[in-house]
Amino acid sequence: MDVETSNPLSASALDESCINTVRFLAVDAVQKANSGHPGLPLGAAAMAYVLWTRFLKHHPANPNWFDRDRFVLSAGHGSALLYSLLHLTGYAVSLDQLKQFRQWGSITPGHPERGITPGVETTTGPLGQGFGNSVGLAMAEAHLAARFNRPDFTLIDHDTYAIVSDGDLMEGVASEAASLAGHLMLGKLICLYDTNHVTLSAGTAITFTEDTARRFETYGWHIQVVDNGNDLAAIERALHNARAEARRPSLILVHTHIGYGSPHKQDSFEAHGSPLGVDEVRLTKQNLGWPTEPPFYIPEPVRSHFLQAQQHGAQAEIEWNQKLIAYAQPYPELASELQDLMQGELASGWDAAIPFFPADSKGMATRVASGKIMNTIVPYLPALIGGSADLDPSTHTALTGYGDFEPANLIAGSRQGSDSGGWSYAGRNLHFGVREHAMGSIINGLATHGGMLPFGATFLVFSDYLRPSIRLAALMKLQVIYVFTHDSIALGEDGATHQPIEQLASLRAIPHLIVIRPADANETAIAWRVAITSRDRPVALILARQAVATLDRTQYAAAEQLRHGGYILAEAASGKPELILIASGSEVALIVAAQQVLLKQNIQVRIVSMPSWELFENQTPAYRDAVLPPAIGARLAVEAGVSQGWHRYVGLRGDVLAVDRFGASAPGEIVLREYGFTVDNICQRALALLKSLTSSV
Ligand SMILES: Cc1ncc(C[n+]2csc(CCOP(=O)(O)OP(=O)(O)O)c2C)c(N)n1
Repeated sequence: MDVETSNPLSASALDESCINTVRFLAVDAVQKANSGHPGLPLGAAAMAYVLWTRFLKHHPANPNWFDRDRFVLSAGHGSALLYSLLHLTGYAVSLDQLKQFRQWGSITPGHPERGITPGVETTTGPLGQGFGNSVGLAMAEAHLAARFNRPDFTLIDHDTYAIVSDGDLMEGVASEAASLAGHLMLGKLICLYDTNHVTLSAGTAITFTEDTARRFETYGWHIQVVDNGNDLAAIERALHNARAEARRPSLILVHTHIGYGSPHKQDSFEAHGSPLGVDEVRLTKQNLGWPTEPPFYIPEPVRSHFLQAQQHGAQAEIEWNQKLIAYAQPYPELASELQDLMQGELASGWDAAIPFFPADSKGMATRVASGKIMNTIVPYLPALIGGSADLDPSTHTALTGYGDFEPANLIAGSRQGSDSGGWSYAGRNLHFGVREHAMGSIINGLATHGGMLPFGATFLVFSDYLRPSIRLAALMKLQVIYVFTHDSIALGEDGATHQPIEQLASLRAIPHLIVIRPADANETAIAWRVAITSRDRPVALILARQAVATLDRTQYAAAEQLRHGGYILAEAASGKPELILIASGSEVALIVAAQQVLLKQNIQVRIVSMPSWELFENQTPAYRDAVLPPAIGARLAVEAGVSQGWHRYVGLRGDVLAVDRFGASAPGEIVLREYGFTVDNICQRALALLKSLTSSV
């Protein structure tokens, strides 16, 4: 017998019971933890219920099934709502885990975290990020569908749903991402906007009185309004309409009440972020006709109703797997490419075509070398996709001939800015426009989708604009690659506003992010190898605008050693160094020259290239001591950024030639000279250091 027909409750009573179960699992979890946000789950439970039981294509036993719909709770503070849904629909989130909400060692952290809880697609909590991620998820689907679907065969076909809140849509990143999503006509992106007119500290009347519907309409979104957030039929109709809308992303404004049902806290910011309190929980349950005891109550019919997701999900996945087999008949090559993408394995020999750059004193900017490298590896990396925030000609990140991600037929006539290969969702060049923050959030979404190896590019100074997304990429252990060019005061005439100073240090401060600032073209090639093979962490490549000499690797150590983060580029002539010069990126060329000059004065200098602190810290203490022997106290680090952190490597008695003030507008060589980045000055500082150490002995 069908579970549904054996259900003793009428459909509407069952619906209500299911929604109340979701509401009060969340409320009880928050109350037990004595911490959390009950207001959103109480108000948004109905829309979540309709979405999760009538639309969402997912398989709780296999949360990673490739063609599942993606769901993002962008308002991550409502995590108890998501955990309740995951538990009820049969994910590996036990009732006990709900009872352990926000506790040490539980899989139900305060805000949803990818990798900790099965079924959580992306880490949310910093408002607006989840919304940006959902745009990336929808772009991933559109891209894969364009690449793999054929007129007679639809294989990739899933929707991206998000629940977003007032706070999400106030954040700037949401505006950037929404503007791009509308332009890109991402018809399979559907956002339910929990419009409750209340935020953490107040009603929206004091901060947020714009006409959000019209705002999104002008972005090119399809807009619907549901007047009553508990009207299941209206929510269902709106979701059907949204699914039928192929060419515009959908925003469904659902009018709800924060803390719905709470006699004293509904519609008040007091329901937002504190437990209701034992008495108010009881009153709210009574008010909504729910048993006050036991807590975490799940009626049997409710349990079986939600658990149908398991059966439906299993069936959907089986059907899709059969489709995949059938697809391989007419399209064997595409099927095998898709398998590769889904498995995320790198093809052997993917890096074989990366050139070795011959020694050249005139050299090449590392950004230019990077562009060449990217274009040699892209044929072997079907997942590589990305772009810049309107800086392709400067960042050298175009994948030439790999098409531009745009809706086909969008603009009649000529279009500037093509990386060639055609305008369609199959394009691998993403054009983010001047939207760095959305870029960061979107590439996180691409990475969480699976089957994508995304990169994003801009000037290093503007890494600040996407820093919140970089932090989340690191927290989520996503493989995302940042190409940050114009990496120092040496960029010159654009001046202080464009010259990064503290950005290197601030990126190095982010746990789990690898920052690499290669010295020349061959180090850049190894840096790309590290980035592509670092499967569980983001990597930031920090590249110079200006040409840097390509070192003669027959005289100097192999660039391969970049993998160690820091390495002896050249030993002192005598083999007995009295001084160590350390540098990263374009400043390595300066210490190379300084070593020669100092040798003429009989100073024995070891030079160390230090492109990545994080990689260096991964080495054994013995290796690190071999590169920077504790016995040699005379150490000078040279880097065109703030000195912060360098004393870790030069010691308290060492010296750092750095930039601890803002830059200046002038030709790059002049700025460098005025800031002391000359071979002469390095030699003087080195001699002074040696002198001060000898005199202090
Ligand atoms: C970027 C960011 N800033 C601030 C916060 C702190 N915060 C958490 S929820 C919230 C208010 C959210 O209001 P709304 O989005 O309307 O959610 P609701 O009150 O409906 O639950 C704030 C300011 C945050 N999580 N992220």
